[in-house]
Amino acid sequence: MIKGIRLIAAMLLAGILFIAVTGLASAHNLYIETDTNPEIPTEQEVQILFGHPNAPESCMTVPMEYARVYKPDGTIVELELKEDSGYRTASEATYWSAKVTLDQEGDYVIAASRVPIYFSPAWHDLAGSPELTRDWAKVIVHGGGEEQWQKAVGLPFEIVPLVSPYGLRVGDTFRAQVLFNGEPIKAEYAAAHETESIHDPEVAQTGETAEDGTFSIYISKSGMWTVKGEYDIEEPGTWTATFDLGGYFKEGDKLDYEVERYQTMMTMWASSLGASPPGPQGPEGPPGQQGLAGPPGSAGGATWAYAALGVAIVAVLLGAISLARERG
Ligand SMILES: [Cu+2]
Repeated sequence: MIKGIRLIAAMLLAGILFIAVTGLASAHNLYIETDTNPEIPTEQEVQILFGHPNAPESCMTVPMEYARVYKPDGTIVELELKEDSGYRTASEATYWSAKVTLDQEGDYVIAASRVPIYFSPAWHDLAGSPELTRDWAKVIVHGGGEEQWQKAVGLPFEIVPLVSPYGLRVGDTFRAQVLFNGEPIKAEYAAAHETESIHDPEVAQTGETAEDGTFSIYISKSGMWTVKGEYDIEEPGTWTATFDLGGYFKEGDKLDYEVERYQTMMTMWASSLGASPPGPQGPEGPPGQQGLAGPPGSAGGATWAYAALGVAIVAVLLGAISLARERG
């Protein structure tokens, strides 16, 4: 009996530590944060993150394919990435940062892509086929002048807005279309406010797009929103690892997968009614409007983390008690 409890406690603890350490890397998303309504000309910081804003401790740097800015006049500038740490409340979180020069009037698209990565659900004792995951991210920055937010920049998998992504206010409906190699495609979509988990069907807005790739998101809160498109192709293949990933694979390993998973994410900010969009480092909207945004700190990820911590503590206590009893 006591041995049983101790075993269960140990397994629980191991499971929690495992998830905390590995962060279920495949379920993470690549996304970009920056000020989307700057005064031009300026040089500003761009953060390229892999993880989730509602669980900042989940963010980690992963090998990148590129990060670039598409300027209003059509020129493309590659960004120089630097590893940084400390994101939101998490000092341990790492991410890529870059400086971007905004010296023209008009709309900029900052986009990034990470190196494809193999993922096996079996690593986490989950059901499902091994997959090769590819991610793109983009953010549209409005530098005054002519609006060009509706223009696709040609990412292999891209979300293209159908309404302005930088003038959003609480109560608006954001509409967009997903393009796969430039063509509209029926895909899955999901969207979540920065305080909410995009994986949690209770709070995230999820579904299938229409045949032409269009979908709508209701903007219920002010602040940052991530909007994701996801598309699976059932096509087995073999991936030769281009880097080491912890204990999972080493550079040069040949890994067979069943599915190619494409993910693309766009970040945008909504302001409270009557306020100008704050941007990531900008001021909050007027306090009188915050009621619309729901209670602060109702973060699904944080709640989950506290629950996990609670279970971990109980597991440790149970383990200690059973060990003490056995010895006594
Ligand atoms: Cu994740």
